[in-house]
Amino acid sequence: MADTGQLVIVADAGGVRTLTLNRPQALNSFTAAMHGELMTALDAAAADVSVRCLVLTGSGRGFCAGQDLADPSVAPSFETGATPTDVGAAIERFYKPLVLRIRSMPMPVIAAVNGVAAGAGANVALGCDIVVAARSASFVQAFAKIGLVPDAGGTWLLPRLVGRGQAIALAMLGDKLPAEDAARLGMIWKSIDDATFVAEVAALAARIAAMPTRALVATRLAIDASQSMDLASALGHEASVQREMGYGNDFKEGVAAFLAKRAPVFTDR
Ligand code: T3D
Repeated sequence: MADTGQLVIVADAGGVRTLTLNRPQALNSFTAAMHGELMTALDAAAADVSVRCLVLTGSGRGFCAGQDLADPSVAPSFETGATPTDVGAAIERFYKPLVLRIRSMPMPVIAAVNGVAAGAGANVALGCDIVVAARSASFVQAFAKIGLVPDAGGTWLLPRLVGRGQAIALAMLGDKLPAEDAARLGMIWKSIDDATFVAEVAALAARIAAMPTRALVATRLAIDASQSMDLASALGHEASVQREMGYGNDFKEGVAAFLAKRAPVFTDR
């Protein structure tokens, strides 16, 4: 079915911006056009200081089924003698910048996985800062079933989230992992009853939007940086990041609010 209308819906509520992938007829799988709209929306959110928390979710019954396999620009060439499709080019052009963009957003990013997340759709979700999923949602490393390897950061993210043993089995078998099992394995933060999913995501996002954005982003960056450091280097890195945070207004405000027994108002970006 041809796409009509916006492929990424942008909505603001307080300091929370929600980006909703909107190709429900194909479980919000990625086309070049949806990639383009998503990157534009991410860049706009990054440039807008009023956005203090970003939520990525999907419309309809799915979160995102990865690459749209019916997209002629990425489908394999079926004719004998045809030049093979360069699948790596799609990864370099779309998925690598997308995951790096999410990982470098100047505000926390929540993946609100409302339904099935498959292939690159699963790994884009796992690349976000906090991943919550509706109880009925599931995660599928669908790649092996079509003769590919995990992409969109899957080979890096999965073993770090669940350990090598689980990562390899999930990637090789491509079984549907229900949200509750994903939470139990530590792949995501938690699963939430479908009935309260939207309200709980909104409450979580509002809570994060009221927190010290600059420190939360520095937390993500420091944790990511520590993955390639030894303990002594990580301790040194923490000291230098903490020095920067200590010079900020949010530190003063946080301590003042604590001592005055009032709610803090954080403003640093
Ligand atoms: O190629 C490159 O550029 C490289 C990039 C690769 C990145 C990747 O993401 S590779 C992995 C691509 N994704 C997949 O292989 C997942 C394919 N989808 C599925 O395995 C299943 O649809 C799901 C497990 C996600 C969900 O199953 P189910 O039973 O809940 O739904 P369904 O009936 O299979 O799908 C519903 C509709 O969505 C259906 O269309 P229809 O029959 O109602 O008209 C189905 O064809 C469509 N759909 C689902 N996934 C995709 C898709 N259409 C296009 N591309 C998809 N990836």
